This record gives sequence, structure tokens and C-alpha cells, in this order.
Amino acid sequence: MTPANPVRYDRESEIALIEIDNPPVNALSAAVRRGLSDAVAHFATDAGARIAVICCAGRTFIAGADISEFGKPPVEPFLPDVIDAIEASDKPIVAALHGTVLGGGLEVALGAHARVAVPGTRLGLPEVTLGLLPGAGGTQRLPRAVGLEAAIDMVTSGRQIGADEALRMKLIDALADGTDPRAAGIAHARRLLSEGAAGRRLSDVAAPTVDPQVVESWRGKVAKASRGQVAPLRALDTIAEGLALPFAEGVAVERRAFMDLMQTPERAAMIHAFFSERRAAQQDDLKGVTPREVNRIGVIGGGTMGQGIAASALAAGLDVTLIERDTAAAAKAAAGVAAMQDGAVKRGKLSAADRDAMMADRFRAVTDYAALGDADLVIEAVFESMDVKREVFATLDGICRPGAVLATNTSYLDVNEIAAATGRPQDVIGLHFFSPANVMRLMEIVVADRTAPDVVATAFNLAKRMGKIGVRAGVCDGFIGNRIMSAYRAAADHMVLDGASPYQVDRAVADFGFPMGPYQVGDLAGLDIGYANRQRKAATRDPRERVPVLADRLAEGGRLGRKTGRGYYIYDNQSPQGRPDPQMGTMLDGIRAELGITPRDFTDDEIRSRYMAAMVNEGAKILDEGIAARASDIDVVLLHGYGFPRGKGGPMHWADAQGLGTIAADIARYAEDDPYFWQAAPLLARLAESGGRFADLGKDAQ
Ligand code: 3H9
Repeated sequence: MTPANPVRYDRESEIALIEIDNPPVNALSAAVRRGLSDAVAHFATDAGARIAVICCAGRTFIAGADISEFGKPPVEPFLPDVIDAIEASDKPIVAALHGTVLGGGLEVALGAHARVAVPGTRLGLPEVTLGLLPGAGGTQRLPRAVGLEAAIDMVTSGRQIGADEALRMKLIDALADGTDPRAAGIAHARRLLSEGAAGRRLSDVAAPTVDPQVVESWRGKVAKASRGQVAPLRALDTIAEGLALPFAEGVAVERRAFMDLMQTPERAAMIHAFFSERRAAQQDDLKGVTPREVNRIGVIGGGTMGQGIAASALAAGLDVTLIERDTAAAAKAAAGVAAMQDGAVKRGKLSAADRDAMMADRFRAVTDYAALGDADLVIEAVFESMDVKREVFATLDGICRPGAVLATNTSYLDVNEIAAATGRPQDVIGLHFFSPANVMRLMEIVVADRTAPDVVATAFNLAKRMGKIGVRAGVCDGFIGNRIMSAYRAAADHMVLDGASPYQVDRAVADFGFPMGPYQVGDLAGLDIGYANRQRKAATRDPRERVPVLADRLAEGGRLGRKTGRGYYIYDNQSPQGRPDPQMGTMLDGIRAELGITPRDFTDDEIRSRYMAAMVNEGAKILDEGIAARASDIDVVLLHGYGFPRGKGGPMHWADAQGLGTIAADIARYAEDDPYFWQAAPLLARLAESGGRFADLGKDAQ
């Protein structure tokens, strides 16, 4: 193999081995496509080779097209042509699979005449998660292998399936015993040769019948799940339309759809999200810094958050000691953690035996802090009060071994002040998990003034190990996410005072693509939390700041949201998901009269513009202050912690796509009514003035 050719061609007696070696994930770059195409041509003329095996070196079979090439001019050979050449081969070709066989990788495998996988292999067509659909025959070959509905499910959801399921679905022909894909491929090729079998070309297989009723029922499901994204529905149409045509024409339908989707803002946004998630972990100042070793962790506080953190740490293979106030609370927390593990067993993510072993050997819930003496890292998840947190940290300071990392899960308190309760502020950091912590992937890593670099590196390492996306944040009230949420919540509250209803705001925001509007979120989280926060800040509040009187009235009246059956909405047997309160209009009229506000109408567009402008403006302030290092980090936080629609890429990407001049002009207009709230972030004003974009900031430094 020359360095330029990532595809090796070897022979083992009558078996040709075509091995792709393009780290890290064997993506189908132009060089791989060229190498694969040449290797297949060579196989055709290699008289001694009767069968070929395509396999991959490294940790995975091909994980898809090379995403970094998208948006650039296409380079030949094109993937569909390479796959057609594989399938057209007169001599059989076996795909030997391991790791994650995704997108174009699975399409290559579907072009082969037989597929064998090693245990643990995962397969999927995740293109819709990038705003695309399979563009190299996947929408037409997959249904011919697994049937119409199984194919629709995989293509429109982007879901990955395990090797066992793939075997049951007949997506693969065999599951190997060993873990070496090359050996598995050779063994399967030998079997085919000895049986005189040649596998099959999926393009020759008759297409499954397309029942329009089945397609219609899927359309409903897919539309609901995809919340306004275009790719999943286009993928459904492409499968249905293509299968009614001869294979070559079906593939042409697919190609057109793929090219159309390639041009959409949704595709650009979703690929931005993909790379932003990976960029978040890149920290230039941590290069060469060795993280501390973490095996044993302590969790203080066994509420929902503490339980979720414990469950997530256990799943990552860590040893967990949870501390609670008394034995009853410890037992309750332990039961909660066990229930979360049961959920993982039910979802097939954990075996029952592993759960039992993990709970017996690696987990304990106790009451004595002394049990944390040998912990490598402790995460405090107690009541959100500075006094309580400082007391916990002072105790930890007296008990934990030197070098242990002491983390707080506070969602807005000052981490510097918490660190000052110890004699070792260099070991203190914020690890802000999102609830439920065993499900939500976001973790804000809050770096205080004196946090040591190896503690920051340890936090990023821990995030990766726990399957979380760690995003670095500086210390301020609410860090990145909650600070931005306060801003857009305030914009919404102002509109409600001025004439909109909470229900209209929620609807307008949901139409943008959020799973819920701010008032539905408020009811879910509990209205007491925001109320307590406002009380805490009341003494220092600027008199020009508008108070969300409706929220205060609801909380003071015991309407705390779902948990009390009433908040902005009413929750009961008749409407477990909530229904508007018919009294809301009267209540709001009263509040407006008290405040001397003459209500006015808001269009849904204006609601969205104000909501988004507040979000983007606060994001710009956070960026300017260095609370977030990159605009893309803000996008990741909003995407993973606050339900921002992935198809729009995050608020900063969305703002760049709108043009910052438009948003700055909106803010200037809103400021005419409320100059205190609508102060344009200086960074936003500068970029709007120069025609710049958030995405370009810091590019020179990268
Ligand atoms: C497609 O195939 C279209 C076709 O239908 C039609 C074409 C005509 N390209 O995630 P990780 C990089 S669409 C380029 O941290 P993990 C990634 O950026 C594609 N680069 O590792 C990172 O780089 P860095 C369909 C890629 O072990 C490094 O690899 N395929 C690609 O947690 C490691 O990645 C997909 O959507 C790529 N395709 O997870 C699969 N994939 O180190 C997307 C990864 O510089 N990929 N990189 O930051 C994944 O889901 C995960 O990366 C994977 C590994 C599960 C493979």
C-alpha cells in the first residue's frame, strides 16, 4: 500500500482481500473510493482469485461517506458507481463487518453479494440525522433485503441495530464466532466456495410490494417524530416511489432526492451540529495535560439528579458511593438507581446479570461521608443553596484524599465561592448535569478561576467515558445554558404581560421545532424553582427589570406546575399532558390592568423573532465575556440541554444563517419599547456592522 492508497489488495490462496485502512473511521473519502474501485477492477482480472472479501482495518468497518467532503465540489469516482461495480462483479464479493457499519458503509455492504458480521457490530443508515437520505442505493437495496417496513423504520429514524437483530432481519447472512472481521470474512468466503454458492445481487431481487396504506401510516409516524425536518419524509417518499420502478430508475429517484437535500439549510445545520459536538472536547490549552485517574466516584445527594449521575457513572464502569442524610433516604436513592438500571435492562442496553453484578459490587448508598476517603472524584448534587453547598465542600475538604477532584452540580451558583469553602480550590470544578442525568448527554464543565488544568482535563475525560458531551463554561449566573434560558424566558414573559397568551407563545415556539414551549417546560420543571431564584435576586434587581408577575402569582397560589396538577396548564385525568386554563385570560387581564398595560396582539412570527433575538443576543454576550469559548459550544448546549431543533443547528448557527444584521435591526426596534432588556450585545453589533458571522470568530486562531 502506498501512503496515498488507503485500500490494500492481498490474496490468501483463492480469496482476494480488499482491506480499507483510513483512520479513524474508514470514511469513504475520494482516495478510498478510488482505491476500492481499483481493487474491484483488479479482482476482476486476477485469474487466481475466485472470491473477494471487503473488510476494514482499525476500530470499525466504513462508518459512512466522508462528511467533511460535503458542500465541496464532488470528486470522482462517485460512491453509487463504486457500489454498482462491486455488485456487478461476476465473482462473488463478501463484506466482513465490524464496529459501526453506517451510511455509505452499509450501502457498500449491501452492494456486496454476502454479508458476515462479528458480534457487537452495529448497523444503520443515519443519513437523516445529517439532513440527508442514503444516496448510494440504500433506499432501494435495503427494502429488498429486509422488507418494506423494516427498511422504512431504519431509513427514516436513522436508528442503529445490533448484529443479532440484523441477522434476524436477514440484513446479514451470518454472525461470526470470533471478533476478527478479516478471519470472519475469509471463513465465510471459504464456506461459499465449498458450497458452490455465490450470494446474490440485491438489485436483482424483486422489490417488496408497496402498500399505499402502509406508507400513509408511516407518514403520520415519521411526521410526528421528525418535527418539521424535511429529510425523513423525503426518505419515506423516495423508498415508496423508487420501489415502484425498475431498480436503476429507483436509484435515480434516490439520487435526485439526495442532491436536493444536500442543498438544504437543514443539511448544513445538522452537519454543523455533528462537528460542533466533536469540537467541544478540543481544548488547546489542555494539550499535553494528563488527566487524573478516576475509578471511584462519590455522589452527594440522592435526589433525582444524584440518582441519575450515579446510574450514568455505573454504566460507564465506575465504582459509585452515594451519600444521603439518613438510612431511609439512602435506601430510597438506592431503589431509584436500581429502577434506572432496570430501565436500561428493559431497553436492552444492559444484561440482567451485569445489572446485578454492578449493583452488588460497584454501588453503595450510605450516610457517612467517611466512605468518600478514597474517592477519586466527588460530585455534589444537594439542594441549590450556597450555604448548604459551602458546608458540603468544607466537609469534603476534611475527608477526601489529596488530589481528589471535588465537583459541584450547581446549575447557577458561583463556583469560585464554593471552591473558597475548601483549602484546595485548584481541585474544585463545576460539572453541571442535566436531568434526567442518566439520559441527557450534556455536561457543562464549569471552570473556576483557580481550577487546575488537569482537573479540567479530568472532567472532559469523565464526560467522554460517561457518554456525555462536555462543554466548557466560565463562571457566571447560570453558566451558558441557564443564563441564555433566563434571557429567552424573560422575552416570553414580557410578551405575555404585553398581550400574548402563554399558550400562543408555546405554540409559536413549538412551531419553530422545539419539543415544548417555555411554559410547558416551566410546568414540567416546577414553578417554585424560578420563583425561589427570583426571590434570591429580588434585593439586587435593577428597578428597570420587568418582573414576571404571572409566574409569581401562580407560584404564590400554589400552582407549581405538573406536580400540583396546575401551573400555566391544568393537568388531570382528562388531560395528563395539560390543557389551557380557561381562567388564564381573566387572570392576565387583571395583572395588565394593575400594571397599566394596554394589551396588544402579537403574531406568531413576532413571538418567534423576539424569543430567538433574546437567545442570540445573550449568546453573543456570553461569547464576548469568554463564558463560552466558541459559538459552536453554545449551539451544542442549546441542542442537548434545551431542545433546540437539530435541523436548525443551534441558535448561533441559526443566527448566522439569518444574517446578524437582521437580528441586530430587530433588537434595535424592540429596544424602543424596553431599552433596558434589549441592550444589543456589543459583539452582535460589531459583527452586524461588518457583515461578519459567529462561525468565523477565532478561525484565525484555530
Ligand atoms: C453518508 O454516508 C451518505 C451516503 O449515504 C451517500 C453518499 C453518496 N466523515 O464520533 P467520534 C470523525 S452520510 C468524516 O468522535 P466515536 C469525527 O469527526 C454519513 N469524519 O468517534 C472524529 O474526528 P476528530 C453517514 C468522520 O467512536 C473522528 O472521526 N455516517 C465521520 O464516538 C471520531 O469520531 C454517519 O453519519 C465521517 N462519516 O463514534 C456516521 N465519522 O477526532 C457518523 C466520524 O477529528 N459518525 N468522523 O474529532 C458517527 O456516528 C461516529 O463518528 C462513529 C464513531 C459512531 C462512527
